[in-house]
Amino acid sequence: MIEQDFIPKSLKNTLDKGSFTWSTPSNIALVKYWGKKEHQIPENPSISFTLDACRTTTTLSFSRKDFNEHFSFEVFLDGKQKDDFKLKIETFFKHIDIYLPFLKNYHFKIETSNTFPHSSGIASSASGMSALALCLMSVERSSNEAEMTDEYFNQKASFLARLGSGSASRSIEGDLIVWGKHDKITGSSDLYGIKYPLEVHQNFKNYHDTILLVDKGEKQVSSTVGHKLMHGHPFAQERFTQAHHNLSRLIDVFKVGDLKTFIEIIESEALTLHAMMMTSLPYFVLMKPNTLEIINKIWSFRKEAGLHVCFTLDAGANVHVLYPESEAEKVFEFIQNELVAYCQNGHYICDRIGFGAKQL
Ligand code: 2P0
Repeated sequence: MIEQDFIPKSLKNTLDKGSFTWSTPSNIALVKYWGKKEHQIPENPSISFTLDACRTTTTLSFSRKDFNEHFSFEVFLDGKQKDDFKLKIETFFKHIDIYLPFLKNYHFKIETSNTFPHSSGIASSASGMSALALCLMSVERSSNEAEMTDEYFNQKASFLARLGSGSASRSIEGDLIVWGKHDKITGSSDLYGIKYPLEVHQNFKNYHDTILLVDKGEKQVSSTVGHKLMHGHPFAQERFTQAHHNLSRLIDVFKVGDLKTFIEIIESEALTLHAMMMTSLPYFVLMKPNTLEIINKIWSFRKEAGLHVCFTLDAGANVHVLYPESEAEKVFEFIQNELVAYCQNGHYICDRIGFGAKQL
């Protein structure tokens, strides 16, 4: 598929009004996306676990209006008008207008809510943008139903979501999603996420992710700025090559169920992501003292208990603690006894690998 394939040839029977609701999950990258080219093309492929509990639910209501040059929409978060989201959505609409030529024919009401607490430091852009993209795809499909396959629907939803926020392209399906072209993964694309098509060992089914909320404050540096700082970064090319290599290594890890190598790759990816931030110009640090306390506790516990618990980090101070289903009881006891003390107000979220978006 190329960009032009997502421009509809004709839209028949467009509805006068209606509404669609989608619930979509967040995701956590195992190999990280950090650095992009124009039009949200990633500098390297990434792979993520789709989450289950951390979700956004969005209802998009639409009613026909006279066509003019402006987008017409209002946005509500948890029932309250949210004008500070408007700029991001206006920009999103501008980027996707060519692929959804009906946008200027409607007034939209976007009502959204998250299962995770507002400003918990969990990025809502992945689940938020994917939910909106899916609602818009439902509008397109309603006028074109007979001709649209589920495969095309999901691919285009991911393609549109990507134009809103890169990581959102990985929040349409589950349970393991690859976004970005990789030599050894057939069908992988810079334009949209795909379900990981190769063999995955039972060890990686039902994987757990307990998210420790270390710092719920606003980040000092946004991801969008962080991505830009990879332009001219002294280690950028090495990093992009490393991401390809780590994804190649994961193919074998997933196939044989090698938890030890999985841990090595995943923790190295997390620390490399933050190393890129610390070696940007200007440099910045998103980890907090408690992030490091938790990492050190995980390392000691893993050594003592011989269990396969590891961590990954997003672009923030929170820690995602990853562990297999077979060790869940013992690891969760450790988390409660030793790690929750480092969370802000003792807050954490029990999540696990999930299977993607649902229409409600
Ligand atoms: C990821 N992150 O792979 C990486 C790792 C955060 C750390 O993608 O500018 O919100 O909207 O494309 O997707 C966060 O960046 O950035 C991100 P934009 P996005 O999940």
